[in-house]
Amino acid sequence: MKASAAMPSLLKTISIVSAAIGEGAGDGGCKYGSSALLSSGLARSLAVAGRLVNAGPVAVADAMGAHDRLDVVGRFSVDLAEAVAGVMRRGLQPLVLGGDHSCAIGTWSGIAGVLAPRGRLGLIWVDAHLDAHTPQTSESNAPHGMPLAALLGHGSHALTGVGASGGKLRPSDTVVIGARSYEEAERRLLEQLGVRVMYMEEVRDRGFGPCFAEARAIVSAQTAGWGVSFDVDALDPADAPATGTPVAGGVGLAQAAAALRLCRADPLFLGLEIAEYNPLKDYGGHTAQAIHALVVACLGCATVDVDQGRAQGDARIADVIA
Ligand SMILES: [Mn+2]
Repeated sequence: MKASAAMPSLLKTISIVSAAIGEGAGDGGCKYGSSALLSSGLARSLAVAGRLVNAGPVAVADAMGAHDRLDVVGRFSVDLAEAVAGVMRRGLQPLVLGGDHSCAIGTWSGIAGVLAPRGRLGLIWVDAHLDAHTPQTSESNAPHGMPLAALLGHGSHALTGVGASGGKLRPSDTVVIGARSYEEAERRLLEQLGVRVMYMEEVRDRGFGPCFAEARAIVSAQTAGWGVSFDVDALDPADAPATGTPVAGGVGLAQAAAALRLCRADPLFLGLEIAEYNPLKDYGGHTAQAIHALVVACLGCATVDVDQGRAQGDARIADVIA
């Protein structure tokens, strides 16, 4: 049965897409993030939270015979975009598990392509970084610092030409939350384009919840649907230390999880991506637990705890993780 576009997302089956890439980062440990999260029982956590889940496609980066890292990421992005597009066409809700954050190019290029006949894609980019480098501005030339620029149509053709060529996101449909470590060239590009960036100072002043609610209003105003790309490094390292590039002074897990619950009831919410989880650094599994809490908050079925109040809801999330 083909699910209709208007079907509430909570009634859809979640398809977990593995984006096994670490080649876009300096430290490749994120390549194993998706398999580690699956091993830690993430599908079960979602099932306990009332959702139907299936094991979706697996895209694996392959550096064999590649010219350079941009070439590896470009080819991987084409594979991932096709995998995620297939999930969307089958009426399933994608949960993409990275992978370094270069996986966002494939994920959102694929989703934008399927959504295009109905309208534009909106995206909330939760991240300690701006990920808005191009090969011209990046000192490290690491592709995981480039995915947002690429999705906005700037940078190497290997990254901007995935699926249709050119930008997959309009600046007016894009919001970044939590940025606190970036280079001037990235800030300038996003400012010139007119992307709304809620830097960490603003998030600290206003709280993550109000920022996320405003971001949702922006990314859903002129689009046919919207999603969230959540870089684990947006969280404070105290809550989520096992990430490629931790930055002090981040978003608290409880605040982030409470805000992501907004996604549940929104029929225009398309899917979630989790990036930059490095299980090789996850001694004790604390970061995996944090990710379970985020994913369940975002995708869990509202009827499981809708009448329970936030404290009990959070206790249930803790139960799910345990
Ligand atoms: Mn990132």
